[in-house]
Amino acid sequence: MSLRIYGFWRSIASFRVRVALRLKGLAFEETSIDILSGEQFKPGYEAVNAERVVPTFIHDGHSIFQSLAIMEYLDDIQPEPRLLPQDSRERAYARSLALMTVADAHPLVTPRVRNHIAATFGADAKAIEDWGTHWTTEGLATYERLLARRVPAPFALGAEPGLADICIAGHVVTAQYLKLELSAFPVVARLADRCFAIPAFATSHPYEQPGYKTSGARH
Ligand SMILES: N[C@@H](CCC(=O)N[C@@H](CS)C(=O)NCC(=O)O)C(=O)O
Repeated sequence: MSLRIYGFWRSIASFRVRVALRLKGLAFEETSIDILSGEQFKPGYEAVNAERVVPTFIHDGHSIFQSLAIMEYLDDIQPEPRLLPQDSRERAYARSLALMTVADAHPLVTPRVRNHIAATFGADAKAIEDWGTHWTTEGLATYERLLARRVPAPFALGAEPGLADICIAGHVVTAQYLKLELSAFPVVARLADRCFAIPAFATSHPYEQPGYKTSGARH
């Protein structure tokens, strides 16, 4: 089986897919697409991913995009350990937690959005940082309210980490980029600590990727 992702060290969506692959023990290779310098817009990559974003996942030559779709596909081809529960209500809850960042918070802080508000509305670096801080904090607060209703035991849905934990951990990485204080979100912070104690999460962290070390830590 040949598995490859087109990703980028700083990409939270690429982080999600890396963690999912490693939790399942699937070996993969990663091709870096530098989304900060605009490599995603080059024709070669556009042919791989029409949306011009990372990640793209290639399984034996077959291409899949969108991190949530990729992670669910991984559950189909390698069911154990499961990322999504089998129970319908639990599965819906896991997807709901995941989508809070995948669909709602994370898209607002991607390079294309940051670049657009700068180019079209004149936002300077401080305004863009405030924008990112606002939406990332909103996401943290929502996760805190939800997780506090059902204290993680020890992960969001039970004994093992799954799709929801991967997505929440990625949201916490965005908070790290912005140097946000997590003390107001203790349940989220503890969940993230548990996740990053697991090698699949720790080795997938953006700051552990080869590209980070050669990047001069551009954010
Ligand atoms: N919903 C997509 C998000 C994809 C996405 O926006 N990826 C970012 C990196 S995390 C990207 O490639 N951005 C390029 C850009 O904004 O120009 C997923 O979860 O895969």
